[in-house]
Formats: sequence, C-alpha cells, structure tokens
Amino acid sequence: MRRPPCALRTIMRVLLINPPIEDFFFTPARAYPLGILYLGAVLKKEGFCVKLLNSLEGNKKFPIEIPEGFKYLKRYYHANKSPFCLFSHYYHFGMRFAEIEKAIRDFAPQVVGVCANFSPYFETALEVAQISKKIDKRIMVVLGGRFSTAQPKTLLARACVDFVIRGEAEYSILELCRNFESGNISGIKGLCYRRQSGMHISEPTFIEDLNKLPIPARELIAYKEYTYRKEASTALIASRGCNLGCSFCAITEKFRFRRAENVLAEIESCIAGGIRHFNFEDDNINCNPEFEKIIDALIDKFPHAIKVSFMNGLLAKGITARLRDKLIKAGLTHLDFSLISAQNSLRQQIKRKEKTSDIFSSAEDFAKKGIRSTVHFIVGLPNQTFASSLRDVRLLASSPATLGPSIFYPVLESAMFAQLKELFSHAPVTPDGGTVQGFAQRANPESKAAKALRPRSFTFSEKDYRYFRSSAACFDKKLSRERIFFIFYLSRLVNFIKELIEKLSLDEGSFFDLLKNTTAKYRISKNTLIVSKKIDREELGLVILNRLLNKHVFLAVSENKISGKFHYIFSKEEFISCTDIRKALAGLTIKSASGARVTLQ
Ligand code: B12
Ligand code: SF4
Repeated sequence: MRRPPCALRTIMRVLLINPPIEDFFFTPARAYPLGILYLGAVLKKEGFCVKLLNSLEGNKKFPIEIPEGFKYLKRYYHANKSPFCLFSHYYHFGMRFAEIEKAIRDFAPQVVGVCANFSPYFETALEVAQISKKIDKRIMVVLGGRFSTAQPKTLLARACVDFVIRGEAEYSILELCRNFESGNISGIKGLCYRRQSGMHISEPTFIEDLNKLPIPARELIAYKEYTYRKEASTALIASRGCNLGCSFCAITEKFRFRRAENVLAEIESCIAGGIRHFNFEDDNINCNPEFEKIIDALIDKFPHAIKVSFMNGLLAKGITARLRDKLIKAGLTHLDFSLISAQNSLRQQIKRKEKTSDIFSSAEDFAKKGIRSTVHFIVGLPNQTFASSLRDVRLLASSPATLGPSIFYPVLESAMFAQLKELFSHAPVTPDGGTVQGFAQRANPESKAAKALRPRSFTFSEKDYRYFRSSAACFDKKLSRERIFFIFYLSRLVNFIKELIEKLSLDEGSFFDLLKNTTAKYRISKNTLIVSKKIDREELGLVILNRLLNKHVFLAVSENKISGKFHYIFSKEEFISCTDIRKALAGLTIKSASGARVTLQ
C-alpha cells in the first residue's frame, strides 16, 4: 500500500469505522456514531491524524439474500404493501464493503479501529477487519464496543484482529496508538490480545470522570447531513451506565454523569456549527442530578432555538409537572417511555422498578400539552403469556400514546443471559422440522416431533449470536412466534387508527363513515382491485381494515403495475388468524394523542 507523500507522513493515521449492519430493519434517525466520535476526539487532541467512516451515514440500503439461518422468517416477512405488515426484505444497511475497502486504501491508515458493538452484527465488523488486513497486513486492527467487551475471545480468534479493547476505550486506544511503534503495551486498561501462551484478556475499563473527556469530534463526520425533521441533528450523552439493573439489559456498569456546564459547552459548540436538534441517548438521563439544571440552561440560553428528544427513553418517575413544563419549553419534540410490560409479576421478575401508573399518567399529561409519547413494550419475554401481551396492547390502545412493540432478544452481558440454558432447553425448531444451530425454531413446542429434535444439552456456538436481535423472534416458550407477530399486527392496526383519527380530527361517527365511504370507492373482485391511480397508504389501510372488521380474511396485499393500471391483490396472512384479530379488536377503545376516541364493534 502506498502511503500519501504528505506532511502527515510522520503522524500516525488512524481510521475509525462504524461497520454496516445486515437485518430486516434499521433506525436511520439514530445512526450517530457517538462511541467512535469520542475516540476520535481524544486521538485528534493528541495530534494523531484521524478519519472516521460511519458506513451507516446517508441511509444507504441494498436488499440482499436472506441468510440460510433466517429462512424460517420468510413466512412472516415478505413483500407486502399493507400498512400493517411486518418487515419485507433483508438488507445490507450502509456502505458496500467495496466502498469501505476503497476508503481504507485512500486513507492508508496504520491503525484501523472497528466498532463491534452489536452481538448480532459482529460478522460485518469482522469483515471490515478482514478487508483492512487484506489491504496491508501491517495495519493494526483494533476492535471495541459492547460485543467486543462481552466476547473478546471470539474476535481475537480471528487472525485479522490484533487487539480488542473492553469497555470505554478513549484512554486505552490513545495509549495503544502512542505505544504502537515501541510495542510497549503492557498495563493498558481493557486491552486484550493474543500471545504465544494464549490470549491476554483484561477486565473492561470504565471512565470515572466523564467531565475530563473532550467533546465528540463531530467535525470528523458530515454532521450537518444528520437530520431530524429537516433540522441538523445530533446524538449526545450526558451520563453513562445505569444502576437500575433490569435483568434483560447489557448496561451493568455504574452510573456516572457529566456536570451541566460540561454538557452545555458541548451543546453550545454544536449550535455554533448549525445543529438545532439534540437527541440525548442516555440510558436514564433523569436519574442525573444535573438534569433539571441542563434543561433550565437550555431554556435560558437558547429560547425557541432548539429541539430536544430522548429517544432511548425517559423514566416517567420523577417527571413532575414543573419538569414537564420545562421540558416542553426547552423544545421537547416527543417522548419515549419504556413500559416493558404492564404485568406486575413480570416486572418484578425482570427487576423493573418504575411504576406503570407513572408512565400512563405522564403520557396523558404530555398529550394534554400537545406532546406525543411512544410507549415501548416487549413481546416474548421469558414467561410472558399471550394474554399478558394482549392486555398491554389494550391498555396502550386506550391511552393517548403510540404503541412501540419490540420483540425480546437475549443480550450477552445481561443477568438474564445466565438463564439461557433453561430457555434453550425449550429450544424451538423450524416449522419444517430442522434445527438452527443451538436454538432452532418450533411451531408446536410440545409436539412429539419437536421434543425429539430438542437438543439434549445446552450448546450454542458463535453462529447463534446473529439471532440476538429482535427481528429473529427467537423464543417461543410460552408465547409462540405466531402470537408474537399477532401482537405486532394488532399494534400496527391500533397505531394506524390512532394516527388517522388524530390527523383527520375524526370522532367515532366520522371514523366509521370514512371507513365505509373509502371502501365503497373501490370494487374488489376475486380479491383483486384494479385502479388507474395508485392507492395511498391510508386508503389501502382503510380498505383492509373494513374488510377485516366485516369478516373477510385478508391482511396482505401486493401491488403490480400492468398495462398502466395498478393491480392490488389481497391475500391471507397465513400465520395470522383474522378471527382472532377481529376478536381482539372487538370492543377495543382506541384513543388518539388529541384525546378523540373510537370504540370498534
Ligand atoms: C444508539 C443505540 C442504537 C442505535 C444505533 C447506534 C449506532 N451508532 O449505530 C440504534 C437505535 C439503531 C440501535 C439499534 C439496536 N441496538 Co442499540 N443502542 C444504542 C445505545 C442506546 C446508545 C449507544 C451509544 O451511543 N452509547 C454512547 C457511547 C459513548 O458509548 P459506546 O457506543 O458504547 O462506545 C464506547 C465503547 O463501547 C467503546 N467503543 C465503541 N466503539 C468502539 C470502537 C473501537 C475501535 C474501540 C476500541 C472501542 C469502541 O468506546 C466507546 C467510548 O467509550 C446503546 C446503549 C448504550 N448505553 O450504549 C444500545 C445498545 C448498543 N444497543 C443494543 C442492541 C442489541 C441493539 C439492537 C441490535 C437490538 C435489536 N432491536 O435487535 C438494535 C439493532 C436493530 C436495528 N436493526 O436497527 C445493545 C447492544 C448489546 C449487544 N451486546 O449486542 C445496547 C448496549 C442496548 C442494551 N441496553 O442492551 N442501537
Ligand atoms: S433497561 Fe434501562 S433502566 Fe434498565 S438497566 Fe438497562 S439502561 Fe438501566
């Protein structure tokens, strides 16, 4: 590899990369590479020549073949124009590997740092490591992030990985780069590497005083291109760690927070650079004793000039009426709460201490002031039943909040992970009877055939990490996969109605009129509707909803253009019983953010 003949030749070149991810879905509004921006800031400050490649920048995505291990999901995720559908394609989100290769060649780094944060996507991080070594085997490849912290040995087993840093890596990567040439790396906190006698694995390191860290080096990315509701937007974090200890969560390190002035200085520098929206990614920012002070300062210094959100969630407990009004004044765009489940015994089991009544009353209070909330809840937790999930949907339907269902996934460092042995012993099996590595999927867990296929002992290999994502819908101990997706469909139907009555200011009477009139516009013959103009999402949703409520049995729809006409072909969603959906909808009261209600018959 030719290194550039520039003045920087003697300065070490470090390239930090956030790799692509491959999945059925991704949330582009939160693709901010905060972790490596912190590393970049520390390295830049010390004079290293740093470049950052966030391959998730710019919302690139390419449909790719569903990997063999995920083929069982084809039954649930397929091309569907219905506004209630699950996912459709499997995608490569982010830059293609060839583009990443070119970027590495062009920059000619001595060090490549790759973020291996998410367990299910560690393979794309390894692919980037592999590419770096292929370009020049002298490149020092270092990996870090949550997955790296949990499984350093998995990564170090690959020749393309030289080092893994466990935990918060700002100071450790700096030390590593400083000592790169001398080779004196002993004593660097969190550093793991291979040696002749095996692997050297250090304990993860966490930074005590966050105020001493430089602010993330946003100038390393096209920061104005990251937008939210058309305004330049950034993620930021005012604290790290969490003391609350929910058993399904990876965040087990001690809670530490930044002083208000320190956070303010970061916000000021962002505002000077044109950023107007601030999304706090803290795990529980309102446990931060400086939180109200930060909000007060935002109101004082930037009145009506900025917008704020907390997409990783706020704890409802502690949001007093005074704080609520301040948050709104500071430019709050919307709220995200984490209900997990409304069932008390489940909440106790997962050690969730927040009261559900606090969440519901907060969502009501904010709605009255014109601020929408999304209440996130988990479907498929160990020991969760269908009835319990259905109750969550009912409760949320009658609240002004949007429903945010997410499917349970196991997290490597969580306390719950230790119980996996038990969970895997109910290992599901694929509908076609095959097994997928350590855990396979099973249509009827109690069937004789399924029991015969159940692995006798608990084993799972690194190939199984890919299933530690919500879209894999892995467990079906008490709540089968069909039932999990049922809750998803139902939630989408409820959200669709909420949105519609809000947007068109409908009441119960006008909602049912709209339903009837829209359907009357379209004549469906043999499950096919042919029109000269494309039908919009809302109308299509209303057509499906009306047919559903009137006992017809389709939920899926495909769209094709034939000889200038649009053909909509309606079909059954095989795995969902329309009778059950109708039963679940019957008598359901749905409330919009503005308070309008519709009760379905
Ligand atoms: C923002 C976020 C996202 C964003 C993406 C962010 C991104 N940059 O790509 C979105 C919303 C898309 C996302 C999605 C998911 N997420 Co998320 N996410 C987070 C969150 C809330 C904040 C991350 C952050 O900015 N932290 C702040 C920075 C400062 O810390 P950091 O990133 O950890 O970086 C430090 C170290 O890790 C390390 N480090 C990081 N990178 C590197 C690189 C090198 C080279 C080195 C040496 C060190 C290093 O040094 C950094 C500085 O100290 C974390 C929770 C958390 N507190 O971290 C969960 C978290 C990372 N997410 C998690 C998961 C599992 C997911 C999902 C896969 C879950 C799912 N639904 O299946 C999804 C993916 C779904 C999808 N297809 O979109 C888990 C990861 C656990 C694991 N081992 O896999 C976490 C920890 C949440 C949790 N409570 O369990 N997520
Ligand atoms: S889920 Fe949130 S509150 Fe619970 S331990 Fe994790 S970070 Fe803390």
